[in-house]
Amino acid sequence: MRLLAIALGLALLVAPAARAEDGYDLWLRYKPVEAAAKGPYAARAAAIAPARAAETPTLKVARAELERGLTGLVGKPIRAAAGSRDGVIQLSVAPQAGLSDEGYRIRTEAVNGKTTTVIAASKDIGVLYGVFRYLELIQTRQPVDKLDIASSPKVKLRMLNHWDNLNRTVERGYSGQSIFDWWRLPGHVDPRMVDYARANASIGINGTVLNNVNAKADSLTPPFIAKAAALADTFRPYGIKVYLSARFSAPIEIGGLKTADPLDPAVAAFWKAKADEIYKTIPDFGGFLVKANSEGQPGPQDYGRTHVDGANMLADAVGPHGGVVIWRAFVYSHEQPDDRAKQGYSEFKPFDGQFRDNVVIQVKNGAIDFQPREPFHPLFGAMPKSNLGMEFQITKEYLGFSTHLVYLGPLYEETLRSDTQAHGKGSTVAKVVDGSLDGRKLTVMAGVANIGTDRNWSGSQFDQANWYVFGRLAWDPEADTRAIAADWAKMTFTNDPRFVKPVVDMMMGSREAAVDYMTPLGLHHQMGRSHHYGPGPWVAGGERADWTSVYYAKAGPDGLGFDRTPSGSNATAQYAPAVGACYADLKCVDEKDLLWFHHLSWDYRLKSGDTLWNGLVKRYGQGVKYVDGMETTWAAMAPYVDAPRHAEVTDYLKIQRDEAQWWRDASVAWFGSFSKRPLPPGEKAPPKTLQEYEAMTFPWAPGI
Ligand code: BDP
Repeated sequence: MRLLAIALGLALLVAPAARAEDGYDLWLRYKPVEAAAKGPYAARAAAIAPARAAETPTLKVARAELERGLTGLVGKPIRAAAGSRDGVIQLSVAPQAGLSDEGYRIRTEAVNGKTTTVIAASKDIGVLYGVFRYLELIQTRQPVDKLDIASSPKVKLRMLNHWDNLNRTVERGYSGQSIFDWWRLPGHVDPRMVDYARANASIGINGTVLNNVNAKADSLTPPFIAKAAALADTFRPYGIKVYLSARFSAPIEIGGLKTADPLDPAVAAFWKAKADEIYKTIPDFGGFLVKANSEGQPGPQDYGRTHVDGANMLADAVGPHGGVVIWRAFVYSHEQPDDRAKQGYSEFKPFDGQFRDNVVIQVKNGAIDFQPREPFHPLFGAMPKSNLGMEFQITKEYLGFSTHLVYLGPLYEETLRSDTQAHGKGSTVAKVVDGSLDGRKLTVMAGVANIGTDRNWSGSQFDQANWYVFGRLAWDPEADTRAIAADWAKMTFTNDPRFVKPVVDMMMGSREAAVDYMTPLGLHHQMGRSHHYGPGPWVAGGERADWTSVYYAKAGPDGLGFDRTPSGSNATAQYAPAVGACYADLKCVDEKDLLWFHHLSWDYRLKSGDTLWNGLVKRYGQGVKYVDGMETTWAAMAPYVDAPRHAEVTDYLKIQRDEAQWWRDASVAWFGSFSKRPLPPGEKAPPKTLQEYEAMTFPWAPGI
C-alpha cells in the first residue's frame, strides 16, 4: 500500500501538470474513452497508414489531427501499411463520384483481407473534414466498425463574420478582445490562430471575414494587407479563406480621390488596383463584405447610384481573381419613414437579376435585427435570379450577451425550416440558402462570430454550442439541431446519458425561455438603448424612431403590437400571397408572431382563453420559471462536470435568473401602465416602481 502510494506520488511528480478544464479545448477535448467502451475503437484505430496522396499542408494537418485525436481517445496509433494488419486508417485523395470538392467518404474496407478504415476525398480538404468526422464518431461513441458514410457540404461559403475592430475591440462582442492581434501581426502570429482554424475546420467553416462591417479604410492599406496575409497563411491548410470588410469610401480615404462614385472610372480603377494588390499577397483571398448605405455607412447612394452599381463595380475588381462580393441587405434609410421591416425588401427586390454572378446578397434571418424571434426575412424566396446568402448572429447581442444560456439551434432551425412558398409548398428558407430552390451555385451562410480572447473563446461554455451549431447548419441547413446539441454536449462535457439527456433538453428550451422573459408573443426590440442590455421598453425619442422600443411595441391604452397587415404597414404583402395572408389573418397567424404583425386590444382573447394582457404577463413569468429550472438541472449535473466549468455555468445561470426576473418585472411595470388592468391571479407586482426601472443606466455595458 505504501509502495503504491509512493509510486503514485512519483507518477504525479513526473506527469505533466494537467491543465484544469477551462473550455479552451472546445469540442475537441479528445479525452480517453472509458475503459469499458474503448476496445472496439482501439481495434479500429490502431494504426495510420501513409497517406495515399502527395503530402500537402492540408493532409499534414489532417494526419496530425488524427494522431492527436486518437492518442487522446484510445492511445497512440502506430504507423502501418494498409492491408498489413487490421485496424489501419488510410487517408486517401482520389476522385470520388457523387461528392463535392469538399466532401468526404468514410468506409470500412478489406485491404488484403485486413479491415481498413478509408477516409477518402477528391481534395485534401475533404480528408481533413473526414478526419474530424471520424474523431467525432468516437467522441460521441458511435460505432466505427462498419462505416459507410458520405457527406458533402450543401452550402458553398460557410463563413464567420467577425465584427472586430483594428484596436481589438469587438462590436457586440462579449468574450474579451478580438482574437486577431492586429498590432503584433504579421511579425507574430499567436499560436491560438491554429486552434481557431482547427475548431472552424472541425465544423466545416471555410471562410472568415476578419474585420467589422462598420469598416475602416485602413484595413485595406499595405500594412493591414500584410497582417491579413499572415492570418491567411495560417488558416490555409485548414481550408479557410480570409475576406475583408470593405469601406465603400476607401477611394477617398486611402486612394486620394475626391469621390467614391462607383460609376467614376477612377474609382473603379482604384478598386481594381486594390484587388490586384491584395491578391498578390493573398492569392486565395475570398473577397469583400460590404455594408453600404446602412446606419450611416457610405455607399453608392451617396452619389445617386444603386446597390447594383456599387456591388457590380467591386465584383468586377475581384472577379478576375476568383473573388466574390458579399453585399449586405441590412439597410434602412434616414429618408424613408416606412416600416423598417419593409426596407430591405423594398430596396433589393427590384434589382433581382441585375447583380454579377460573383455577388451574393447577404440577408439577415429576419427583417429587423437578430431579435430573439423574428419571422423569416421576406427577401428569402423573392430574388430567384440572385445569389442570396443567410446572415445569422452567433454573438448574443439581443439575447442576454454571454451570461444567458440560450442555445440558438432552435432559432436557426426555425428560420431555415420556414416555408417561403416561393414555388409552392416546401420552398423552405434552407432551400433558398443551399441554392437548390432556384438552382444557384454560389451560396453563403454567414454567422456573426461570438469569439474573443476569453479562455473559453465564446464568453461562456454554452455559447460554444452556438458557434458549433452554426457551423453544422452551414454544412447542412436541414440538419436537426437537437441532434447537434447532443453531439456538442457529449464532446464538450461527457457521454454519460445522465448528463446528455437533461442538458440537451435544457438547451433546446432555452431560446423559447429567452423569448418569453424578454419579448413574448411577437414583441421585438425592447432592449436598452444602444447597448441592448436588459429591458428598455420605454426607450423613446432620440435620433430616429426606429431605434426606439416604443416604435416597435406601439403600446397604448387601446392595446399592443405593430400592425403590419394591409390595414397597417402592409409588410405582410412582401411575402408570397399564401404566407402573407396567413400572417395577416388572426385565425391563421401563429401566436408566437402575434404582436409582430398585429396591434390588438388588451382584452383580445388568446388561444388559451386568457386576455392578451394576462397571457403576456404569464409568458414573462414562464420564461423566468424556465431559468429556475435550468439552475436546478445544472446543479444536479455537478457529478458529471469538472468543478471549474460547473462553477462558471452556475454563476452565469444565477445572473441570467436575476436578469430574467428584471426583464419580467420592468416589462410588466411598463406595459401595465398602459393596460391598467390587474395582474392575473398569483402574479406578483414588480418590486420597484416603473420610474426606478427607467432610471437604471449602464454606460459600461460591453460590446459597443
Ligand atoms: C446591429 C448592431 C450593430 C451592427 C448592425 C449591422 O447593433 O452594431 O453594426 O447590426 O448588422 O444589430 O450592421
